[in-house]
Amino acid sequence: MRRVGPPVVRLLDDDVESIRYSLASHLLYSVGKDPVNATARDWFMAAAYTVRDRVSERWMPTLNRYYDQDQKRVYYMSMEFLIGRTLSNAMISLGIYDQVKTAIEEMNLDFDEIVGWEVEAALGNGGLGRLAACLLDSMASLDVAGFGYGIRYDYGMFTQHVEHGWQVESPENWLRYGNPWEFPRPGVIYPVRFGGRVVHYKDVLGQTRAQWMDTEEVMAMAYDVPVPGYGGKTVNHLRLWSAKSTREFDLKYFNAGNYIEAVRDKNESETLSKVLYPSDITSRGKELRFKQEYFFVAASIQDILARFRKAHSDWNKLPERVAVQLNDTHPALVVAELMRVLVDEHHLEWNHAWDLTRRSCAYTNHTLLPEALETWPVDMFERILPRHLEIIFRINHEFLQEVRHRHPGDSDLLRRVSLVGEDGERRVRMAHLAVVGSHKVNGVAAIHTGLMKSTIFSDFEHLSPGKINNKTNGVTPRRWVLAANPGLSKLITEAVGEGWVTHLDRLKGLEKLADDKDFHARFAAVKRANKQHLAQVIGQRLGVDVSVDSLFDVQIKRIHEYKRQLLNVLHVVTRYARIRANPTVDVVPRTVIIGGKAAPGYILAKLIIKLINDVADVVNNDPLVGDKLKVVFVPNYNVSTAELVMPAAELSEQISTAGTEASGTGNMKMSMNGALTIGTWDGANVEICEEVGEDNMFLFGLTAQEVARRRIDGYDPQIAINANDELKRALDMIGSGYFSPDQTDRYRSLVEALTNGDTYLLTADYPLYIAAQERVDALYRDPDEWTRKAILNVARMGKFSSDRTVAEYARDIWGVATNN
Ligand code: 26V
Repeated sequence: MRRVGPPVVRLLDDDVESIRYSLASHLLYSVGKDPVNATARDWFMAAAYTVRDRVSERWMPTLNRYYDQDQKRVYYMSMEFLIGRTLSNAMISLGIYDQVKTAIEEMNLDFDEIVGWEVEAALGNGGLGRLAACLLDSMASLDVAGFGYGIRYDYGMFTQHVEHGWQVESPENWLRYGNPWEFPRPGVIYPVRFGGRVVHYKDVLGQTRAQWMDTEEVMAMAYDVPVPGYGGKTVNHLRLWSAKSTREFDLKYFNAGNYIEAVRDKNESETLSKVLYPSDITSRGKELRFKQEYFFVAASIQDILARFRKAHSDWNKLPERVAVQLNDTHPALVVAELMRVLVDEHHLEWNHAWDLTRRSCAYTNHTLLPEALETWPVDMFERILPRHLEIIFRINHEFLQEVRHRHPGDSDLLRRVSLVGEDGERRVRMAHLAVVGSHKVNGVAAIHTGLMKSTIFSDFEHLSPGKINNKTNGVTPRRWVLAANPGLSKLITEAVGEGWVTHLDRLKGLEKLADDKDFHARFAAVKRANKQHLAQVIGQRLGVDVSVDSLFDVQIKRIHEYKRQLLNVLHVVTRYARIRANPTVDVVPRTVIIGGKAAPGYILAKLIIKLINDVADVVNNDPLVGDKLKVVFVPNYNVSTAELVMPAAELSEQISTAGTEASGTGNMKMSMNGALTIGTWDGANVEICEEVGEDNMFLFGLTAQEVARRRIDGYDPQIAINANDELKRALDMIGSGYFSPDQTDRYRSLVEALTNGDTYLLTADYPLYIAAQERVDALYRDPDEWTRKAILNVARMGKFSSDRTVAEYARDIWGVATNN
């Protein structure tokens, strides 16, 4: 029995004086410096510990509350958590921002400099990982007992440098100076097994059992990162696993064996949590990636079940007390692992275990792109996880049996829904495993969910109607408005009160100010100040002089063909050609800002980065152009850069080929910060349009249906190119080396990809995109109208708070209550 102890006493006060005391104490006792020789980084560490102490005081009571109330726990399983910096956000959540800032400034220190020393936690590639971080924030803010499980990569997302216009990657050793936000838990450590073989035998009762043996072992050690909710009532955590060698725990090995060998082995097993895979497009059967997936799944399941068993002996309670959310298929092995543990280790009957597993698990899909769908070769599976493969075969057998029973004679259907693909090399289809092993499957925007049902999962939609459902993404207004855009936040709070931070639909109250002259002026002044700040950073860091009077046109996201940064470039080149052809013409000045990383092996994406930089070089140095057009590639786009750029954006580029971007979340962040969207009928753009109104955005281009139709009919880009002189001219300029005089054929392959095939239909959408850009210019000439629409964008973005997203998951999938 657990003792019901005395209430946790809060030892620390939050006034400026107490915080100053904490800062000085931590500088001396935790960092080991005094104010005389402390660097700004030392002060950052002292500040982080000061805030962390206050987080911890709220964390332990949260965990006790959950335990005492036997709350259902939600486990968000994700290979990625793109957290960013923590200090300012934690200060805001706890309501101690002003006090900490004042305490620091009273010591004559530069607060922004200190905050700037934090190395961000970049344990993710892009949208999927950032969503995981926003959902954690919202779960804590809604008092949901939601915990993340992931991997503590030694090296997160690489740092991107631009050298001579090319992307160059370098590893980011983010833990080098220590991570003040994590608590190592050397006592929370589990073995994870690989390889070996399976022996089947009959036990004393005559039951057939499986024993997985002769395996190799790696240990998974926990590191906990607290996640404070807004208001500080609830502090949840993210538990990240780090791989440690078993040798360390096996002294015999060291004593008897070869010491040097032992240490070498140790290094090898520790590679499992060494590095984040930096490609979110191609899922090529990399063995290490597969092992990473099982590593974090196996550790998490042991941890989840250990916690469950502390409070319950009845396995039937599992789905009532535990919800496991699979963030894409990366943790889909949960299905097989949970079955293995329940059946092999706890001797539950197969059907019983299967019922519990399905009712506990749910799966979120984040992309329809075929190249991102995970499949693993059966051969490799068998070598690394032989027992899991057997279990998957049995799940498949019983599933197909049921399908056969319901649809006799439809062998094509069986082939299509099988968990094992048989065309060519046999492969396990992880998405099918996740769908069959879950009670709910969701997409991340309405259009995406619709396409899931009608394309990749249409058979499953027919087999289990209602299982597939939509949960449109959201973003946390704490980080993306309150922290990133204090100017706008102040304005909003003055207009509608403080409640918007947790009830974002209250932004609606701004609508009535959309025609208020005074509010216009203040809103426009905030945007201008944010632009000024960004312009200053661009000037300092990149040496490009951008005019604050120009329209800030922003496309920031991973570089992918389907996201069509190239279409943006075609517009830039078109604009440039127009200015060159008619230098005295009165144009709306533009600053086109593009940022994003390319997967290191994605040659074409890297070439697009080089092209953007080559075009920037020519355009920015052409005296005929001046302030009329500037192009800026922002290197190393990450969460911190996003926090700088989002508030300064006026035009948000969301121009993926319709049907390809599952949702997008940058689109939400920019609109919430008062940018107007130029975009296609794709992802969450469609729902943003439903909310803010088509008059307040610039939507253009083929619909997903039209795209599908063109692809079926066979699209010929040549026809579109020949019909449009400006498009032809832009392609000629790029293809002939106008922007690459040092190597005139550099972009021939890029242009050829567009002239033959044009998979993402840039040439089809080009004329409509250019026309939409002309509408942008026309509106920008009317600053009042522009500002009015920008205000309406902010006012109507309430739906896209991740609080709403979490509330929907809680209600429809997890079966837990939220506080709002
Ligand atoms: C796939 C793979 C393949 C193996 C190597 C590592 C790796 C990492 C990630 C992925 C899938 C990435 C899918 C993704 O990020 N989707 C994005 O999810 C966002 C949140 O739902 C959504 O807003 C974006 O539209 C969608 O592209």
